[in-house]
Amino acid sequence: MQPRMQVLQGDITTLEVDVIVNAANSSLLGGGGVDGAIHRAAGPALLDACRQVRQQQGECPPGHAVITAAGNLKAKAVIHTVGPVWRGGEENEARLLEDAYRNSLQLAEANSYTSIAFPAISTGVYGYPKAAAAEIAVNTVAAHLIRRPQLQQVIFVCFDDEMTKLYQRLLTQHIQ
Ligand code: AR6
Repeated sequence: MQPRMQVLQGDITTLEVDVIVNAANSSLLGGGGVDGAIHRAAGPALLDACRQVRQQQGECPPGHAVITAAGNLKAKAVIHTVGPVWRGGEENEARLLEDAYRNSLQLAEANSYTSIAFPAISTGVYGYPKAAAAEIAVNTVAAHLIRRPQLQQVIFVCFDDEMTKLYQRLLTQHIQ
């Protein structure tokens, strides 16, 4: 049986999973990094969908998540979550990063999806230390999956070698 948590190095926009998670900002209106890549690959329909969510719900605060259709992506939906900006570690960053992962997983389950791919939220422009962020990602997802059979596959998508190795090491410590 495949482990439910997996690591993959590459571009998250190419994955054929039910849900791709976007490391967005509170405006939900696009940006650089993985956010820019997802919007480019999905096409203008994604921005339209984000604008609609914004009109209905306002901005998306750090730790929260919203779901939209996925435009031209192979995924069925995009969950946009906002990670914390790293400000030294005393500003509730760890808690907000956990919330971003947990709320994304809950939203995927609430929409009956079974596979989801995460980028390493907050580890780019937002400056969260990579090792600490990877540990939070894996521990939060692992804790969430216990006794929840619906999500069959959670893929951590890494862009660079360093991040990939960090996740690989962490996943070997988890019996799935
Ligand atoms: N596939 C997978 N991972 C990627 C990709 C990709 N195509 N592109 C970048 N990464 P970042 P943040 C990795 O900066 O730190 C945006 O402007 C990257 O190497 O995208 O949460 C938003 O609009 C890094 O490890 O997100 C916000 O303003 C990780 O994705 C702000 O950046 C996250 O880097 C959010 O900052």
